[in-house]
Amino acid sequence: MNLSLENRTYVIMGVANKRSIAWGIARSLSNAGARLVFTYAGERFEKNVRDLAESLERSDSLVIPCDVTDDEQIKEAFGRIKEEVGVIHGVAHCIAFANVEELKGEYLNTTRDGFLLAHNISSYSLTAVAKEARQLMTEGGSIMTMTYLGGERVVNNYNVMGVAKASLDASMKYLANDLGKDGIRVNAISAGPIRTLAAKGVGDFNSILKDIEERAPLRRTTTTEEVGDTALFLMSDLSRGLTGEMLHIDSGFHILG
Ligand code: KAL
Repeated sequence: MNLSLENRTYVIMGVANKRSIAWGIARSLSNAGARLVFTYAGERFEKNVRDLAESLERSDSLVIPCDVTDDEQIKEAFGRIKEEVGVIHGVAHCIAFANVEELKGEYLNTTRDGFLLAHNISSYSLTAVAKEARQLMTEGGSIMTMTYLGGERVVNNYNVMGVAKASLDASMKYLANDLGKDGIRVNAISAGPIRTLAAKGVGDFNSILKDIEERAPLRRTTTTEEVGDTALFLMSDLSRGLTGEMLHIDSGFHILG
């Protein structure tokens, strides 16, 4: 039993640029010998993702569009993956979205549309993707998603995204229960704050990072490499007994009161 992912294929959803957590995951899996399939949402990110995929040592990555708000696109994307690679061994779901104006001030002001949008993209998409991925995971495997502490307790400004993460966390567990009989494990990584595109424009992000450097048990902020290497563990057989679990890769910040 080892960490090698030779002869395995993984779908990575949610690379926006080189700072993306999804890209940290891609590098760790690729270094372990995996073949990768990247999905992106919207033409805006296509070139970034293609350029990044080409920078990997293996030249057989697949890059395909997949807007997770559209069931047809999810079906089409996994249909193409089936045609081109056949069996897959895992999916890294690294997708979230909420309207920027609802990520500050009082949660109370969340609109119905904003609530549904955040839950649609950030939570329901995992279920929709798992349903299609299951059909290609005939040898079993591992599905993982990204969550954040703001789904477990109140974190200022996280607001509707926190409520969506709570829903995502519960979905992860129900999916783990459904898919266990097919040898498919479902887990989540709860990462500490990282300066990604999603974090851009967040007013006091510097002070959030500074607080972690000062107070987290490891006294440093989380890196995409740390998340990537945990994803490698989750995708490998070393984690074969682990499902329905949330792993906090956050320098231990979550244990503080
Ligand atoms: C308490 C924290 C501070 C930040 C508050 C909310 C962060 C929410 C994350 C969410 C994914 C951000 C967005 O959806 C931003 C979106 O409205 C505008 N940005 C975009 O459209 C860019 C271009 C694309 C790439 O972004 C998306 N999402 O598609 C939370 C911090 C401390 C930790 C973080 C950043 C957690 C997290 O969930 O990312």
